[in-house]
Amino acid sequence: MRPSPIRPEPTPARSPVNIHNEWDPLEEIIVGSLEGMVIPPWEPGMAGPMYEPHFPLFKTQGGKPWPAELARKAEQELEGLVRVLEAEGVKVRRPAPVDWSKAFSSPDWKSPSGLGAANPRDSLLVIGNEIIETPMAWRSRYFETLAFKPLLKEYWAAGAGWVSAPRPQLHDELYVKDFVQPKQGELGRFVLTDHEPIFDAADVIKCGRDIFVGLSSTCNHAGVEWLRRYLRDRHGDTYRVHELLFDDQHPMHIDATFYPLAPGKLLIHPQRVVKVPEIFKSWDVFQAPEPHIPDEHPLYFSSKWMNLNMLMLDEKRVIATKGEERTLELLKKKGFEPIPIPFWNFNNFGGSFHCATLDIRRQGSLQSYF
Ligand code: DAV
Repeated sequence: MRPSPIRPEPTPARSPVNIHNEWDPLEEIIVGSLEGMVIPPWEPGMAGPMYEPHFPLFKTQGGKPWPAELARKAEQELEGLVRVLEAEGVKVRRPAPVDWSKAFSSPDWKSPSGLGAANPRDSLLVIGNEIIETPMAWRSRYFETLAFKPLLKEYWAAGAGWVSAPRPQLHDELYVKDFVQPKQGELGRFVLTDHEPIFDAADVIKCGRDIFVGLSSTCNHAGVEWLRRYLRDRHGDTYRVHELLFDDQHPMHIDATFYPLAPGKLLIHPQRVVKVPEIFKSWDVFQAPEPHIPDEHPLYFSSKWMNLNMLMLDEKRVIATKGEERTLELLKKKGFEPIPIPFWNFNNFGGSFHCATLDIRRQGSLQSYF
């Protein structure tokens, strides 16, 4: 990819980036791409969040392309999402192509390949008018934001904030050696140590001035503390960062576990959320129903609970998975207007609508909802 020159606005009028929550009316969004996505090579950080049946694939096929037919079906569904977003009046942006099959290294480690840009929610955290490149947990994802650099430069030139959290070293010391995954009810044990601040952007979910971060095998306490102090240094007492703990045996990202969908409406995973924070006491808190996704979907990176992972177009309209009838019914009962789109084939590649996208601009301003 050739670098393109940038011409920053000397005094930008209004940031093209504006995100305070998950539900204000959506104007612009990045949708990921499966182009060139490869099987990520095994590395120590995978022992926490990944599922054992897929370990041999990562250990033996890392750097190779995904089975073509599976990738083609997922790609079709992703293009279907783009069409629906555009038909709903949302401006859709896409990543630049990157050769993810190339090996790279730091002085301390080597990654035989990258992964891909299917899930822009993971590497970039948008808070207010600023985009933060996050210190991700996996070596194979170290250069993932390369796919978004042309967009990041464009948004910055037009007035958005753009910063990178401290680049992590990802030494062996960051990862618990011979990690054994926790059992149900065993909270707070992760593959990451607190060797340095680490979090993926998808470990964070926004609710105006309150920002919720789930500790996980891709987000350590030092990572939450870095975000808390960064926001305090930059914005004073504006934000409250809440650190949460869930009962999840493969903990990675908050957006299939704990999801404030609209003011006063919190969707939670029925088993993972053992305690809802006190501040939600006046909210309607409801559990996601069992997913319908058929077992033949290999779900290489996640659980089957992708039915929670939706995308709000505004406080009512929500993109949800076609075929997830119990979830669609629940959404209607709660006053939402679901727009069902097929996405089970995309789910194989790491997530659903929330993971596959990154909100860039919504109408609205910073509020407190508690
Ligand atoms: O299986 O609940 C979802 C990952 C979404 N980025 C899970 C993790």
